[in-house]
Amino acid sequence: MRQVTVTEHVLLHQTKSPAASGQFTTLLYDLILAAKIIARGVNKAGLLDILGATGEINVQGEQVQKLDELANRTLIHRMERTGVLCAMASEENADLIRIPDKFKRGEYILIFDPLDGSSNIDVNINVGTIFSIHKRISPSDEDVTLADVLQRGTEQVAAGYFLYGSSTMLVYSSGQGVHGFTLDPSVGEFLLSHPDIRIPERGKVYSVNESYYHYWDEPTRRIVNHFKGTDNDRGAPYSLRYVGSLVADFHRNLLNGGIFMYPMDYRIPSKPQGKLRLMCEASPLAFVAEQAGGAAIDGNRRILDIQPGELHERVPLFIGSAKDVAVVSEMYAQARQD
Ligand code: AHM
Ligand code: MG
Repeated sequence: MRQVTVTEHVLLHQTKSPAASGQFTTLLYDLILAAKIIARGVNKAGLLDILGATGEINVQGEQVQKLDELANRTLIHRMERTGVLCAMASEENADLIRIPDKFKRGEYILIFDPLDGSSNIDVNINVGTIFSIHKRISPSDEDVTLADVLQRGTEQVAAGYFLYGSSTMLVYSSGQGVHGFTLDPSVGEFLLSHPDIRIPERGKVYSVNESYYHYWDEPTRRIVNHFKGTDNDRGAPYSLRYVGSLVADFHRNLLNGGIFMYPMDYRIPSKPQGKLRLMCEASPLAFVAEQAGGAAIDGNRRILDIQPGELHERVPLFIGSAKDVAVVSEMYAQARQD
């Protein structure tokens, strides 16, 4: 079978895509390189303690870094040099990351969660990098501002994730469907393995951290009870699957169907909130979900329509198969009327 590399695929689809530009191809190329370096680190994670005898310095004389720190530094280091970005934002950095004066700047903005689910690394469970790409809105001869970054999800030029699992995958969309590529380590290339991914209309899986049940409001409890009960459209309980790595949970549901939920909870009674970040987690995955025929809401609003107020804004998230997400929307709407 003829194998299509990710670069080839981007070039083939360039004419159709709003992301079409040489700059976009460069951006993706460098992002992929960063992800390959992170994947190498993730694969060696179990060895780092062994290799770094003191826990500080490894046999190459390098500082042993925590992997999420390594992922963040790798992305910033690689991507500030591409010449196509004017700013970045990372889950790990409080503020906007500006491109230093010594590097060329471009039109694009990259927002990322460098290593999502990083608490899972020590137990050898899948983690991932989530990314979102926007174009700046202010004139290119002016300083980039926070307003350039605080754009609605609908304005994303492209979004996706790398999943560091039993194999490393890239799943992304530039508004022309969702495509999955698997890294062939023998040649170091991402090859098209999942063209035009479509999420099933309805799934058989619900994914939620149910231990927060007592911190949820009544409508949320009813929604979760709906999926685990028998009085739903399946007429049977959905299976519960929760890895605790958003990328891994999302990826499984994207391919097989189902719904991932991280509702608002009252763990801090004075400040009920969701956990996941709108800009570097919810929005990029919402873009992918919708492009695959699925849906993503915060319970009430479409995730992609939410205007971010700040960089690290958190949001409740219900994402996955369209019909399953619609049930959530209807049940919350009903609860607001009662
Ligand atoms: P992180 O970005 O600090 O890794 O947190 C996000 C992760 C998600 O990957 C996952 O879905 C969620 O946190 C799990 O949270 P919880 O342990 O509360 O269920
Ligand atoms: Mg995360």
